Amino acid sequence: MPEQTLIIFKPDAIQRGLVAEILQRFEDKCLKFVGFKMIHIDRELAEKHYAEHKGKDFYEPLVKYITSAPVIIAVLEGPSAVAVVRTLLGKTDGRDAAPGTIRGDFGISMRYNLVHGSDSSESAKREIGLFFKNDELFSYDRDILKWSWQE
Ligand code: IDP
Ligand code: MG
Repeated sequence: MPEQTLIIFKPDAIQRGLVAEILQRFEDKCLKFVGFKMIHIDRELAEKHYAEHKGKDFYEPLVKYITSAPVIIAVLEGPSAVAVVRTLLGKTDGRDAAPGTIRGDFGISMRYNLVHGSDSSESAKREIGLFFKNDELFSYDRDILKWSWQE
């Protein structure tokens, strides 16, 4: 069964003009877009999204960063989509992230790390519910995926 995960092109990805290049990697990996939109996250939504980090020293700068400019959010679907996206992203800190990963190839910062990806199936469900209404998610066929989604 395909799984869904939430990604956020964070403000630095948009400001640096890296969205198309990064997005290509998700398409190349045979992940399917089922939701996609641009929003400006407000403080209330940022606090809900990053609730697990409240109280940590990086929390306030993190909320400031994610609310500082528009972002693009998307729901991706595919086999083990949560883990696959996390692997594509690489480690949180761009300095540690392996070459070949998104954070490893495009960044050198712990905070400004370009893209968010849900860290578990449960987080994905919660985050998708936070950012998307049911009628903003699409169910449609891409016949080509039968050639890439085989077990
Ligand atoms: P993740 O995005 O790899 O899941 P989390 O630990 O969930 O990483 O942290 C959420 C976000 O908070 C990170 O993506 C990064 O932008 C920021 N962040 C995490 N740890 C630090 C830190 O120690 N300093 C600055 N920013 C941090
Ligand atoms: Mg996280």
